[in-house]
Amino acid sequence: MYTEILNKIKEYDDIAIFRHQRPDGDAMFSALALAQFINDNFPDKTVKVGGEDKFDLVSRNDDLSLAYIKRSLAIVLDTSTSERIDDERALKAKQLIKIDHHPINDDYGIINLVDAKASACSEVLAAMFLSKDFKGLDLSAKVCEYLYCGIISDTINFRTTNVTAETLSIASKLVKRGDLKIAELVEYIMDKDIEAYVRSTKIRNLLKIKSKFGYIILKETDLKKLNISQAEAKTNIDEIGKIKDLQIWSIAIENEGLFDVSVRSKRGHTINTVCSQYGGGGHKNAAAAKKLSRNDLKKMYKTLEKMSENEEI
Ligand SMILES: [Mn+2]
Repeated sequence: MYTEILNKIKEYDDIAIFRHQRPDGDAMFSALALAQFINDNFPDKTVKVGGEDKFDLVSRNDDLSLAYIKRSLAIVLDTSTSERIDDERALKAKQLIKIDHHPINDDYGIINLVDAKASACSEVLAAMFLSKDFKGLDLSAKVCEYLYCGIISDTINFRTTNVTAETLSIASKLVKRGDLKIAELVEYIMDKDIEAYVRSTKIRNLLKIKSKFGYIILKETDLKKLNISQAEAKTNIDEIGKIKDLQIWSIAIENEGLFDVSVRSKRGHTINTVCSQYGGGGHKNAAAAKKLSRNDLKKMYKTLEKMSENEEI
């Protein structure tokens, strides 16, 4: 499959890279890495990174005309379903390739490189760039850095349950190839400024615990009061994950009267099945569902509370 992807990249003069709505570090750094990789190796091609939503730390939102998209090869990163692409015009591309790590069967590309065992989309890309099929192509320090940043963003610096020996092996190769400064990159990705820290503290104070389930519900009025974006609010789920006593934890954020819910769990609790009952999905220990009514949210949280009481399997 790697060779097929490489051949497609070689075939097209114009390439459009997309990622999911409300991008996170994995989505944005994967897009930057792929764009850089193509630029480094095929300087005559035009590469644009699409998407309107911004990522706080670093963002790239190129202007893409419909005409450009229509003659392009689109490569969509870190996006499980076509509805989640941050620019629905991506589906109008001449051909489309999906590269992802979410365990969802929505093969919306002509080529679908999906590795559900990978910790991050950046890991999937790195495995491809490091493969023998890509031998002879340049893997620049900048590309290594972007991919490493993508991996540590999605794994919270290698903390999540989907980190494997393969993740570490790939990360190690990226560090060597790019001569990366590990501590500096961790600081760059993980550290908050003082204002964000203060907002985070206020959010943490809204934590409620029932049994071994912890949750924070942020209403629209809360977001306004705290002057915090939904995207930033969502990242606070990692803060709750540091509590030893909790087995399952969640943040629900109100958006036009409905709730977008992120859920995380310790190893033994499979929570994507619960999210999928509400039209969502994701990984075993990290999943989400969107646009829940207040009632559905209550029901979902009751289920999670009950699950959290069970011993880890
Ligand atoms: Mn990801």
